[in-house]
Amino acid sequence: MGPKSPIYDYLRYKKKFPTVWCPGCGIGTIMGAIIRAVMSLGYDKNDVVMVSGIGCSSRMPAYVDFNTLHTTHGRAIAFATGIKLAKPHLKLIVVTGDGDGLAIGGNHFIHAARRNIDITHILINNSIYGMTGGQYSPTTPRRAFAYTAPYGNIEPDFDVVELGIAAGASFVARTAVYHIIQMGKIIEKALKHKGYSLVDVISQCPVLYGRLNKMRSPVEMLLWQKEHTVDIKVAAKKSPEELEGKYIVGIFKDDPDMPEYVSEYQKLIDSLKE
Ligand SMILES: Cc1ncc(C[n+]2csc(CCOP(=O)(O)OP(=O)(O)O)c2C)c(N)n1
Repeated sequence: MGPKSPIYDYLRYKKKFPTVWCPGCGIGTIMGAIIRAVMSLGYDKNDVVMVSGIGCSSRMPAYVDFNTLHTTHGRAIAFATGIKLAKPHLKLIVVTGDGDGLAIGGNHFIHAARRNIDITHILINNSIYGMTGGQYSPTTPRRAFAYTAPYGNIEPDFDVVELGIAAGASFVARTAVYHIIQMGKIIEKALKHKGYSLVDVISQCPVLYGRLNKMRSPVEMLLWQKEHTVDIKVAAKKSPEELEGKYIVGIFKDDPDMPEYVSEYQKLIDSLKE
């Protein structure tokens, strides 16, 4: 794929490349999937806003040629909420890491999900704080190793999907970088969905997570994703024992009828004018 491919129209290729991401990192693959989803839905790139916090994943808005906002750690959803309320016609995509979205930004996440505001949240879940050097995060599996858990992590991890559903998000899905085709389809559906759409994308950080956890190469990490994910339809026929240690991928919730926050807000304003 050379610079003539249409994807380059959506990248700040000349100004910002090369990216900061390490070789074998999953974030670039996810960026490609988001751009292709936007292209196939035919959105005008001027109507798309990508908002991020701080972290490796949060560097994505530097490279994409949408309207972009690179904000403070954990606060992407708060900025995105403001933009969506001020300009409801814009399509808001929030990109966070697992630390950014679930630790410091966890409060914003659950409340945005509860309000069901029309934002698509792509949670790039590499099970680690990448940018700051490999501290364990809310999604680091129990007993996995991190630079701040040299004897193994003793904390249980969040199930992002269960958390999103419990908080009230109206579209909740999980996919993985390995499942690139599925990832593209899910992101497309999430973008089309009106309401808070959460996509938990299992990604690989070979440099900080993989090499401490017996996966020394990006290929080993991708094979791990292949072996540890089960499609939601297949999972329905399996026992809890068979699913132990596996991550179910697919769409868990897709409810178009839940009241969406910006529309509700507008209805309230209109009713007060009468
Ligand atoms: C208020 C604040 N606290 C802490 C930091 C330091 N910090 C920068 S990035 C980061 C974690 C990034 O991890 P994650 O969100 O999982 O994203 P990744 O880098 O793995 O993509 C932290 C703690 C910061 N920049 N600002």
